[in-house]
Amino acid sequence: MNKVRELWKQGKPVIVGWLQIPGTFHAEALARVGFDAVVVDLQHGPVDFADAAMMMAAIEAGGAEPFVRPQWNEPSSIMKMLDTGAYGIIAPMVNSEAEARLLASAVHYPPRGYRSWGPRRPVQRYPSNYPAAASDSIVSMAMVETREALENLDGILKADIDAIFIGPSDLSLALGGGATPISKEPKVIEAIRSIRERTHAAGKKVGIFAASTGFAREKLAEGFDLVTSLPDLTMLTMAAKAAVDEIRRK
Ligand code: 3PY
Ligand code: MG
Repeated sequence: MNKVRELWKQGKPVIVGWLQIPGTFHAEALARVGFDAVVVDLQHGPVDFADAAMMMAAIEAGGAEPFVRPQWNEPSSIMKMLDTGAYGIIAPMVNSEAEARLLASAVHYPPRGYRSWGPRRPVQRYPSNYPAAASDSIVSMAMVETREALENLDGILKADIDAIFIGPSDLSLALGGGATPISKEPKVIEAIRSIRERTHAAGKKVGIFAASTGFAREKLAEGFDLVTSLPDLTMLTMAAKAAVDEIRRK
């Protein structure tokens, strides 16, 4: 149905790639290196909807599940992405039970939600049974990354969504730890631990954005169900800098 769901059913963690540069070549290439899913990020960076549509096809061709982070937790754009072949939605800034229900309503057809019918690409993958397969083929993740979301987590967890995804930079910013994805601020570290524990206690999965491979490994060891690798531009510049430095080395 969805590789990410299958891995979770087997109790295995999920590693996802993260794309902020528009284009299909690198999207397909990253999908082929072993990521379980690759996220196209429309919130931060220059990717627009037409880019994302092509990138999702390239990711699927490369063998990973295409996920998207839409620009906002907004039903019409979420439904359009699902119709275009997104099999995971990571909705930013979900701050309340009502906002989490908005996400849930956008990903499920009636009676579970109010998604409108028009699945142009998914019916090609599920030709005979898409109405029944839709909910199980999609992974819905609400981003918890504000003080308000932290306070309202119990309500957010009541919504018909699969998982929570922590945005550590915004969370750190909100809790006074500065705009860093790997905060040393005890309040932030404690919030991340508490979100993981409360989400698992509610029977849902929890993922986190990881800005280093070390942070990703640490979070998997703590029990997170999904971690990211570095965004494409970060990986490219790190590899390029290492190459330039190595060539210049005296
Ligand atoms: C955050 O860390 O706030 C994120 O949204 C990760 O992309
Ligand atoms: Mg964020």
